[in-house]
Amino acid sequence: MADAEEKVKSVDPASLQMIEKAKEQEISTIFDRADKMKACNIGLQGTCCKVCSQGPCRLPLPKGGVQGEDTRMGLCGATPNTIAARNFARMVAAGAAAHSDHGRAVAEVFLAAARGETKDYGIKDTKKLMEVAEDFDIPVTVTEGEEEKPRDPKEVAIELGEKALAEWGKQEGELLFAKRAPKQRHELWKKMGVVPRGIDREIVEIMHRTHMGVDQDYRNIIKQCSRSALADGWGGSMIATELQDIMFGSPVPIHGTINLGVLEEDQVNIIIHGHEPLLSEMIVVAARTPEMLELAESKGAKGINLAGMCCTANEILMRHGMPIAGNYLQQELAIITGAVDAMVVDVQCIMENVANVAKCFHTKVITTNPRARMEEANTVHIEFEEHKALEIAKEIVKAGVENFPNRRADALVPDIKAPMVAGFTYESIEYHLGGSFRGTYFTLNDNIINGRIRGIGGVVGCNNARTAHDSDHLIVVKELLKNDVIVLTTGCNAMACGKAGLLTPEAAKEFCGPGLTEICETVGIPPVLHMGSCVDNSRILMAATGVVKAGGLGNDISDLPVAGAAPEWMSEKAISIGQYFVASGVYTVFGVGLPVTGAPVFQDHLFNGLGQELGGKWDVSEDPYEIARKMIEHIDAKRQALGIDKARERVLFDMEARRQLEAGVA
Ligand code: MSK
Repeated sequence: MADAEEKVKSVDPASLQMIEKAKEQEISTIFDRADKMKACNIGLQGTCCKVCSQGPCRLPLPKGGVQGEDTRMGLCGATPNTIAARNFARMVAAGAAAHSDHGRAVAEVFLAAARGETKDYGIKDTKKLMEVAEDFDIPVTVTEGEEEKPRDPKEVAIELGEKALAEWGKQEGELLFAKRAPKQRHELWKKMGVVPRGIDREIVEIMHRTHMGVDQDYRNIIKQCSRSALADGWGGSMIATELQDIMFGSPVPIHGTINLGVLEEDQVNIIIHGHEPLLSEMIVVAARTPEMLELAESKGAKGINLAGMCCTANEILMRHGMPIAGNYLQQELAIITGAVDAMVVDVQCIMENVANVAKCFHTKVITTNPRARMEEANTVHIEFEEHKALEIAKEIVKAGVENFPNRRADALVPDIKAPMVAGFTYESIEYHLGGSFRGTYFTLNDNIINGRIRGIGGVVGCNNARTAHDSDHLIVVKELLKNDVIVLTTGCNAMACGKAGLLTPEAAKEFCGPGLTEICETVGIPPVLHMGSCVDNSRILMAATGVVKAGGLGNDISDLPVAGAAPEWMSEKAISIGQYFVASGVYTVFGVGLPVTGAPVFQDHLFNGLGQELGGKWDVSEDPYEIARKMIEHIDAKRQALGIDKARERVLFDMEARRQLEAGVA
C-alpha cells in the first residue's frame, strides 16, 4: 500500500510519533484500518435502505447522474429521496438521543443532589441557578409581609430539577428553553410547527416516521428532523450544560495544557475519556485526596496525573484546568505511549479497539456506565452510581494507581504539548466583549458593525480518519482568523486548535487580520474561544442569541454575519448539531461529505430549500479552503444585507502558505 503510506495521517507531530511507534510494534490503529477498508459507495451516497428485511435495497446514482426522470426505487417503491431522508433522520435521532440521554443523567443527579439524596454533589453557582429557574418560570423570590426575599436555593433547585427532568417526558406544549431563542425565531418555529414538545417524544417520532411504510415525503421527514434536533440543542444539550454549570460551577477562562506530552512518565496517568462529567468531576476530587496520593507514593509514583480525552477532557479542563491528552483520533495513540495506567471511559466516541491496543501494554480499561460496556476480557467494569460517587471514583483511581508498577520500561511520551486558555461561555463572552457594566453583547456587536470583526464562525465537531487528523480543522479556522472572523469552538475542533497554539491571546498577532488582532489584544482574549464539549454547542446558540438581543444586527440569528462548520465530522451527534444550527438560522458547512449525494432532490432541499424556510441551510465541501471561503461569502452577504459591508480585501493564502499548512508547520 505505497500509496496509502504516503497519505498524511495527522498534522500533529505527537500523534505522528505514536503512529510510527504503532507501526514498528505492529499494533493496529484506526489510521491503518482507514487505509485498508474503503467506505461503501452506496452508503456514502445515503441511498442504501435497510429498514425492512426485503432489502437492503441499494439505489446508487447511475453513472453520469440521473438523466430525465429518476425511476430508481426500492422493493416497496421508496425513492432515493425517501431513503436518504430516512437515513439522515435516523442519524439526527441517534445524535439527539446521545446528547439528550447525557442531559437526562445530569438532570437525575441534579435532582438527587438538590433533594440531598447524594452528599457528593451540590450547588456551586447559585446565581446561575436563579437565572435558569426564571427561564423555567420558577419563582425565585417570596413575599414575606411587605418584603420580597430571595427563595431558598435548595427549594428552587428541587423545583428546577423536577421541571428539567419532566422536559424529557412532556407530550404537549413547548420545551421551556424554546423561548430563550430570539422572538422572531421562536415565532418562525411556531409557524412551521417545529417547536419541540418533549425531548423523548421528538426522537421517538423520528424512529416511527422512518419505519418501513410511514413518512414518504422527504420534506415532512426533514421537518421532524428540525423538531428533534431543536429538542437536542435547545433541550437535552442546553439542559445538560446549564445544570452542569450550576452543580460543578460555571466555567471562567482558565489556563490548560494539551497534547500527549501532558502524560507524566513518573506519575500514575489516568485518562478520563468520554462525555459525561458526572463521574469525572468526582475522579478529580478522588485523585487529590491524601489517601490516593499516599497510595501512589507507596507504589513508587511521584503523583497522580489525570488527563482528559474527547469531550470529558473539555469538561474537566473548563472547570479545573486539568490537562488534555488529545482528541478523538488520539485515544489509541495515548495508550501506545505505554504510560497510561488506566483509561476510564463512559459514553460516546470510545473506539472499541482501545481494548485491543490496551492488551499490548499494561493499561487497564475501565468502563463505568451501564449503557456502555465492552466485551473484551481485559476490560473491567466499575459502575458509576451517584449515591456513592466519590467512593466509586476512589475505587477507580485506586485501580489505576495499583497498575502503575506493571508499567513496562519502554514507555515513550512525546515531548509535545501546548498551553491554552479555555472556559469561555455565553456569560464570560458577555463580560469580556460586552463589559460588566453594560452586561450585554453591545461591544461585540459594535465591533462587528464597524468591521473590525467581520463575523463569527462556529467551528466544531470531531476528527475523521478519512481526512488527515486535525488538518481540515486548522485550515478552516486559520482562514477565518486571517479574514477577521472570530471563532467559537467546542469538541475536537477546540482540541485541534489548542494543540496548534490558537487558543492563546498571543495567537491573534500571528494568525488574525488587523481588526481581530486589535480586538484580541485590547481585550486579552484568544481569537478562538473554547466553549466546551459537544453538549456545550448550546453555549454557541446562546451567544448568537445574545448578539441578536444586543441589537443592531437584525432580529434573528439568520440575520447575523455568522456561519458554522464541522470540517472533520464523523458522529451522528454532529448531524443533530448541524440540523439544530440550521433550524436556528445558521448556514452550516460540513467537511468530509454528507450521505445525501445519491438523492439530488433531497440534497437540494437541505442545501437550498431549507434556507427559504428556516434562513439556515446545509452545505458541504471536502476542501477546507472552500469551506472557509463559503463561510466568509455567507458572512459578507449578511453584512451586505445589514448595510454594514465595507470594501475590504479578502486575504487569500498563497501556495507557500497552503503547503506549510498542509505540512502542519504554519
Ligand atoms: S468528542 S462527538 S469526536 S467532537 Fe465530543 Fe469529538 Fe465528535 Fe466525539
